[in-house]
Amino acid sequence: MKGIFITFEGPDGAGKTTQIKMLGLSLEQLNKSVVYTREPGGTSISEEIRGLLLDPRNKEMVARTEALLYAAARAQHVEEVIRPAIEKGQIVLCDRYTDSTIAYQGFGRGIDIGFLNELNAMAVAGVVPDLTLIFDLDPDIGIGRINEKRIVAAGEEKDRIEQENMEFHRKVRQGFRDLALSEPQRCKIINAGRDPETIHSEVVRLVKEVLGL
Ligand code: Z5A
Repeated sequence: MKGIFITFEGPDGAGKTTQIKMLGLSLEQLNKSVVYTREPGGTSISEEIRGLLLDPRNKEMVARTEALLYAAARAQHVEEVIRPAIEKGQIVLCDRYTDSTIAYQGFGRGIDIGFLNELNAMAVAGVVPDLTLIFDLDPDIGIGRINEKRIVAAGEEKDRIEQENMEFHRKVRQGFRDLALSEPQRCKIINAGRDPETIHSEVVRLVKEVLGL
């Protein structure tokens, strides 16, 4: 039996990780086999690439290098983790995927979207999400949440992407909203400014529809 592939997208601090954990618990209570993974990352090679991408010391990284590294990490992740899990019939919950490349490197950095679509297609080799949940949040609130998280984590430094200016984060948010409008069948937009339990109820409803429950 083929599994289900669900991706979680949205601007920084939108609450994706929180919602993945909540959804995973609900699915496990229904005796579903769940795989949790993230991008960039999910395999040892991809986690090494993640280190390069998010290291705040790599200030000289140009936008094309960034786009190619995200794609390289993705290609490895798809073949080592995502495709095998789907083939085993598992439910894959992935924190970020191809839409982040369009929103951050396309809308945020200004790389040609047509080129990024081709790059994504090469990286995923046919592995497309069954459902993409886009958590929509004003970047002022999202970055505020990140700042708070870092303070709680005793002064931990923000990563290279989090350190971008607010204009960049606004373009990224708009990118996700445009994506949701252009692919309404796959992408569902979720108001991430509400309390976690209310958001979780909406997530469960959307996921049950895809699972036919
Ligand atoms: N990136 C890219 O540019 N291109 C690509 O192709 C890909 C990624 C795949 C990955 O960083 C970075 O890579 C990312 C995009 C870029 N940008 N940055 N940085 P990451 O994986 O480390 O970070 P992230 O995915 O952006 O996660 P995040 O910033 O930690 O946010 P989140 O997962 O969406 O949120 P969270 O951790 O669940 O919650 C953040 C805080 O808010 C936390 O303290 C929660 O307790 C709190 N929270 C959560 N939900 C709520 C609600 N509903 N109300 C109030 N507070 C809440």
